[in-house]
Amino acid sequence: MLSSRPLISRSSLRILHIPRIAQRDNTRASFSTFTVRLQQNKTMAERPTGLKAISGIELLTFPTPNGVKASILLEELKEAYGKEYTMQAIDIRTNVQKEPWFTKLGPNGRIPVIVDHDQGGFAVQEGLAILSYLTRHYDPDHKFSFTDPFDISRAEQWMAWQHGGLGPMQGQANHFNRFAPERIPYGMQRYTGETERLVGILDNHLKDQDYLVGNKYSIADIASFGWVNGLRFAGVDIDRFPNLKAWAERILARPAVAKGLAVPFDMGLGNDQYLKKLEDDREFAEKEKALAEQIQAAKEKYGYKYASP
Ligand SMILES: N[C@@H](CCC(=O)N[C@@H](CS)C(=O)NCC(=O)O)C(=O)O
Repeated sequence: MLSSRPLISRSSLRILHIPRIAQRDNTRASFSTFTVRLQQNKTMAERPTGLKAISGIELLTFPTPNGVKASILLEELKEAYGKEYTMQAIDIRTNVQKEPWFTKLGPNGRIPVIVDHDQGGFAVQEGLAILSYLTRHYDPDHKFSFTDPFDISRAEQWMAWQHGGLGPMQGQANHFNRFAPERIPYGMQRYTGETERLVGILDNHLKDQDYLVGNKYSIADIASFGWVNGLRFAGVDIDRFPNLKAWAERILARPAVAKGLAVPFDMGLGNDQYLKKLEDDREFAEKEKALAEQIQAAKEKYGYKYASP
């Protein structure tokens, strides 16, 4: 039963690099405050055992920074073109994504995956490939994509950058700051610092433009947004990156983005939600302060200096 499991601990957010191992008490306490929302979620009640749609796009997902890439774009396509989709919640804490029916569709055994029932059940894994596939087939007016080959390349570059850089590094920052069985100062400062370096690059790129490519909201922005929205949770102060913060607020203001973040439910780890939690929950605020001090001490121990690029 879902209610017997702690939120976010163990495999719940593997992209946040949460191992299925016992955690230190203080890390568990930090996360327990987030548990209620997940535990109340009803969409997790049934364990999927296969595909359920027979037409249109079927999305297999969980509300992580990678998962929301697909759900945000699908919500945008729904709003822009009336394109409906079917969704199945894949509870990654219970390894549904490792089951044979799932790995047949997404061999990497990770979410998100989409299946296009209107194209003979063609399956797509990996965020970049999903964003590209969906816009190539279902964004005829290029509202979220490009026609100019150089802009197409620019968008690909930012999406590849997110896949190879921001996602993995921020995921490791989460892991070393929060979920590793022991606090390893070198890892903490290494991955938090690398995340800062990467978001510094976004911040710099956004100093003269509202969006990453062609000054137009697109799949290039969607690819990184989920991660940027979770920066505070990863131990990075987004206030230090004003252009990036303004970009994230701009994107968050879009109704389809708010909807996409809540597919299949709202994890409650966004930057604003994190700040609200600090205000509302004194115990949480104390734990977070202690964590921030540990990260700072780790940086000092290894002489970390912010530099970007
Ligand atoms: N590069 C992939 C990463 C996908 C990924 O790591 N997904 C995580 C959740 S955000 C996952 O499914 N974790 C479960 C697991 O590792 O088994 C993408 O961008 O789609």
